[in-house]
Amino acid sequence: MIVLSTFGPLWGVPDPSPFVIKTEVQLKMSGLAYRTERWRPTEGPKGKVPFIVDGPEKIGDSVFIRDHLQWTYGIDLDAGLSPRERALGWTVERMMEDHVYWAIVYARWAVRENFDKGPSIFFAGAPEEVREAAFERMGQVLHGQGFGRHSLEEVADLAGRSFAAAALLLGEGPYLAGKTMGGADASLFAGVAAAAAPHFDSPVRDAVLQHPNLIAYRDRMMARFYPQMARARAA
Ligand SMILES: N[C@@H](CCC(=O)N[C@@H](CS)C(=O)NCC(=O)O)C(=O)O
Repeated sequence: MIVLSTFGPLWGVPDPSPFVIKTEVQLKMSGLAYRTERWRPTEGPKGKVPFIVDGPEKIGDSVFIRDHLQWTYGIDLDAGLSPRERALGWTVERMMEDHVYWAIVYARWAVRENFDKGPSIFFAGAPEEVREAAFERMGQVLHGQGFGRHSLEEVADLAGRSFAAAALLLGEGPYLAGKTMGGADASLFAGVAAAAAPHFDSPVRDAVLQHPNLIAYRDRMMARFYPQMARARAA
């Protein structure tokens, strides 16, 4: 059986990593049997999560995991989509994962109060210097990526443009490509859910909350793929 690395539900979302949420949703879409295990990113082939173990193979990176599902099990998550809809899916996926993702990272890791009540728990029990080093290391990563050179408000402004584009493309959906769900829906759902995570106050969260159709989509996808969490959130 396929085993997926996860951190487990946290901060009001199915996983702190949007990439893990994406891959788990894609596994659910595929209908293949899988289970989850808590592994550290360093245990994966790319030093990041998600990764899967499938028999003798260990595959890292959500895109290559999806390829593995396609090549090994014949699962095409975009079945029924036109070439244009597939291209739109890839475009939105890249926007969510290579743009919006970094705004989420910024809001969680570079805003002191959010770091203290959020990611710092990954270093619970470690000496304070270790937590501080992690805070500073992420600051350097964000500086290299580029968002670290901007204020939080500027980052939220940039992310807000991506949310507005996603909201426009989604419309009333129900899915990104209209009536038919595609693989990129996992990515859009994961990014919206992560940005809207109730645990963190930030202008990035405010920016996604401005789009009721994205939030309704998040709720529909949550009810479909994580019904238990959706019920708990509604309670
Ligand atoms: N391109 C990768 C990105 C995965 C990723 O960035 N994972 C983060 C968690 S959200 C991670 O494992 N970071 C650990 C690190 O960079 O050390 C994918 O699509 O799977």
